[in-house]
Amino acid sequence: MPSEQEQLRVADEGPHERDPIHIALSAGAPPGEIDPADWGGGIPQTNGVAPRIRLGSRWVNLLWLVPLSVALLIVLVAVAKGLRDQPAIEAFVRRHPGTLRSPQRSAIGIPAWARWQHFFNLFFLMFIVRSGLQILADHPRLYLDRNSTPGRDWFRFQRPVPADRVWTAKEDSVRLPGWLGIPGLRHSIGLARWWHFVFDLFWLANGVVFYVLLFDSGHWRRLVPLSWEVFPNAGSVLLQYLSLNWPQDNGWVAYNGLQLLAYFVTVFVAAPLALASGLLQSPAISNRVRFAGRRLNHQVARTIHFSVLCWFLGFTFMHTAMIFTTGLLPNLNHIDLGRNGGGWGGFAVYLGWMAIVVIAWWAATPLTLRHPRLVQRVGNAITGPVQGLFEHLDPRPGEFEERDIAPHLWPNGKMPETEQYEQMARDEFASYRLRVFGSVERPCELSLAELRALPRQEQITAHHCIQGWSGVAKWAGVPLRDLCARVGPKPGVRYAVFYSFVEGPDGGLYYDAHLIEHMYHRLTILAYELNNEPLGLVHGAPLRLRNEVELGFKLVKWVQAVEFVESFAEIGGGHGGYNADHEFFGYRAGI
Ligand SMILES: Nc1nc2c(c(=O)[nH]1)N[C@H]1C(S)=C(S)[C@@H](COP(=O)(O)O)O[C@H]1N2
Ligand SMILES: [Mo]
Repeated sequence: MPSEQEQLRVADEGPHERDPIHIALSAGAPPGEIDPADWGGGIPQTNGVAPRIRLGSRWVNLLWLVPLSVALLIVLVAVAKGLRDQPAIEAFVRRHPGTLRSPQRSAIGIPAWARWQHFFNLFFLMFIVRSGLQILADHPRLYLDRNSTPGRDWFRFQRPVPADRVWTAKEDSVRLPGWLGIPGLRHSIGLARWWHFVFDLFWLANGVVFYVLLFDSGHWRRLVPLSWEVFPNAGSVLLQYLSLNWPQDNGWVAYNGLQLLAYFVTVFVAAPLALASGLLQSPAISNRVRFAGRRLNHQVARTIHFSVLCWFLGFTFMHTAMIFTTGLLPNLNHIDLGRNGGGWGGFAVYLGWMAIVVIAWWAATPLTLRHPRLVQRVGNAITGPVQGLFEHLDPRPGEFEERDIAPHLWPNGKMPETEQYEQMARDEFASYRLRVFGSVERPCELSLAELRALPRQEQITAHHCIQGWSGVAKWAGVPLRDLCARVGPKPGVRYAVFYSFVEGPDGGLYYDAHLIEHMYHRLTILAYELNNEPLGLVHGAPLRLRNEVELGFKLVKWVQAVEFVESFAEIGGGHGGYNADHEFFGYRAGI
């Protein structure tokens, strides 16, 4: 059903006729605020469960970690206290008091650039972490197996996958409180990603400047352990902390061994890993880099990405706790004023900075819900070109073998549960026609038999859903390049738009626009077979797109037509696809 707006728009256009398929689209989310009750086709705002991990066949609730770590800490303190009564241990502590030889004079103190960057880092990370959790909540499970097989997850904050019905990945998503996730709503990954990627870019830029200035200024000597002595010193510091008999530190001059290791890992291990494990979740990159597609597959990358998150959270917690407990005022004077000494000045600056953080924290979710289109536009302007870079990678290495095929592919989308579809399916789609039209020399309509008579291509490739799951399957179908040869796209054509005959969750046909270049990739096909069987209802019968550079949401199922166009501005809501119109996704989402 075309929406009211859509009908008005059609009426406005006056005499020139619109294609019926365009009329069957919808204009997308109405301008203005998001109504949580209508969001995502009115999916109820389901909560997850307490996070748990799988040990063998048992799932253990991670809330047990709270009492366990308190108990462990008590035991460790008792042990450390006992150890420090040993003369040999005290001799060790005297030999390795904690802080190594002071670095060169040039590396003493905290320069202004480091102070600013430290603040920006915190500010950007806040958005990255919150939107990252929102993205995680869109598929609240982690695996080490590329095939994201239900039951083989090692971590989840969702119930087990129901086995007695089709359970879509969208149904599996859970909400988060709006103060935690951005913007909290169930399946709001499209919006969360804008926050995540925009602040990723800012954070990366901040990081690059930091690396340059760090090495240029000589201050890297404060963060890079230059002798093996760092390990006994770190052990000694740990022991001193645990025995509640703390070392004398002077962070103004040099960090102690434990600090040095923690900072080094954060700056030179965790941060680069965050970037690499983020990038490896891109279908194009995963396909391009063969070892990545195999060993460091999407799910391993996602698990590493999550582990880095845990490191950053743990680090931030410990770091803050240490700042507060090892001399709050001098510590804050170091990092906020670049001054060594007492006084409340640093504390005042700290309060000011925290006020900015708190206000931004508080504003992010309401701003997103009130101005989702703005978030999408700004996000697209800032990150679209960067994400677009991945569109030019060659997906060709990304093929797998029979033994890699997933036992289960998560389904997604609203199923075609109409009488008309069932009738068509019963007749083995004898009445089905694929319509190819638009800016082409020879528009045509092809029956399934005619499509099967065209060159047939088989490929075993990995599907990467934006929500975070992946799975390998064997597809067979018509290469798009052969279809293009048959219809002849005119010069100037920039996109091929794929239309489903099935509606999306908010009504209006599901569709998506693809770069014309991708139609000539060797692995872009309209598939009519999945794992040696005719494609079934759930996965898109009779025809679904495979474009191995792109994320799953762009791979339209139940395809009824392909249109070649110069621009998609007049199609649907004009954003390049159903999810871009309705759920504020980016039409170019390389990752
Ligand atoms: N017509 C239509 N096609 C669609 C969707 C949809 O909702 N409607 N969902 C997309 C999404 S988000 C994904 S991940 C894949 C899922 O493909 P599968 O169900 O075959 O695994 O289909 C894509 N194609
Ligand atoms: Mo998806």
